[in-house]
Amino acid sequence: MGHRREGIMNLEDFNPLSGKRVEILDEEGNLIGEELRPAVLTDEMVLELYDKMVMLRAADQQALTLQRAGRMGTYPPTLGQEAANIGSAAALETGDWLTPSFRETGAMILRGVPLKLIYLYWMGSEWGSHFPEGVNVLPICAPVSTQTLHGVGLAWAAKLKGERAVNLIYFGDGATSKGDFHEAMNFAGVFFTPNVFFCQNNQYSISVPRSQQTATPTLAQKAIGYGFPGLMVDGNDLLAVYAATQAAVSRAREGGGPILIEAQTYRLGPHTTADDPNRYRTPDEVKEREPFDPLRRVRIYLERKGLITDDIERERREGYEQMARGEAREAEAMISLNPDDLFDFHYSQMPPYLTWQKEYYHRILAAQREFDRG
Ligand SMILES: Cc1ncc(C[n+]2csc(CCOP(=O)(O)OP(=O)(O)O)c2C)c(N)n1
Repeated sequence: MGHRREGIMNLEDFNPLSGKRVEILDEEGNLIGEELRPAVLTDEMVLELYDKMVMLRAADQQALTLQRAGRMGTYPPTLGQEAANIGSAAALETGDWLTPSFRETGAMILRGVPLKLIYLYWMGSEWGSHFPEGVNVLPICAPVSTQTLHGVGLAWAAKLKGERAVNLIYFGDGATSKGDFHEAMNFAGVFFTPNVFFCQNNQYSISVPRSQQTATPTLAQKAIGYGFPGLMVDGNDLLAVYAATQAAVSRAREGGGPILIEAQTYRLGPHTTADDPNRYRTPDEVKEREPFDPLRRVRIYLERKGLITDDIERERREGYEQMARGEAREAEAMISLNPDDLFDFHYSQMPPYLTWQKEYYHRILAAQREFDRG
């Protein structure tokens, strides 16, 4: 085994203008940047994180099945972005905060959000955002980029209170074109907040390709304009994502201020279950990206080390598929069929116009029942 630096990689070595990016494991499972691998990232830990990626794929697949069967409204799959999800969230420590966008199923599970709540949210129930006490994860955020401001606010509050908590904020490449992103980055730079901005650059914002999102060659370099560093990482390389995020988190915790990580990945599936990607990209393009599948390379690496076999993986996968089916059933059992819920939780005292709407809705439902009875 080659030299392994005990400490943490030097992030300043990866100025995005130099074109360099953090890479440790190539797509054929070869270690090409072992000097960047932190000592804590042992093969056992790689196996553990790989297992979580397998779990995430099973959880995603179950969501697709639910949606196809009409049991879930919509769902944004993580397919192809498992390393970016798992490798980054694994770098957080107890007490840290995670601010998700909406394509972070794996990251959220890793930080303690029950899968059934994520399913419940996508089934249309806001109770899916009601996380257990002590889970430091903000709710899924559908309005693009608005969560970046929430994440900076939380980090600033932690700093003012003298806490050592870091806030990891997720967003997509499309989100970097929103004003919220720029306000959040500017505020973080000025107030030197303990934030890690984690961009899952999956090359598309629904149908808009990355090339039309910004005129800059990289997204990472946007940090320079706000006075703090940015860096690029191979977002399909679990080891690189973990190493870069761990270094960024520990830098922020030690008072080093904010940092932007651009994880370069690729969305292999549709934007959501409501999207047909064939309308804006060719199947050939996707085929070209399949060898870069983030699970494939780790699997090859672990197999060479004798740490995984087909049988072990099949058993683990089937276990996760069963777990996901169980979580889906539990989520469905939590759905409220009480129409009053639409009205009752907006205000502590219902304003007259809502009271009127609620009564009106009840009259419609009664009329419908009457009609159904014939
Ligand atoms: C403020 C706002 N505008 C538009 C939308 C519709 N919308 C949902 S996801 C999305 C694209 C987001 O792209 P990106 O930030 O790259 O993240 P990705 O979906 O690729 O993970 C858009 C435009 C929205 N949810 N919120």
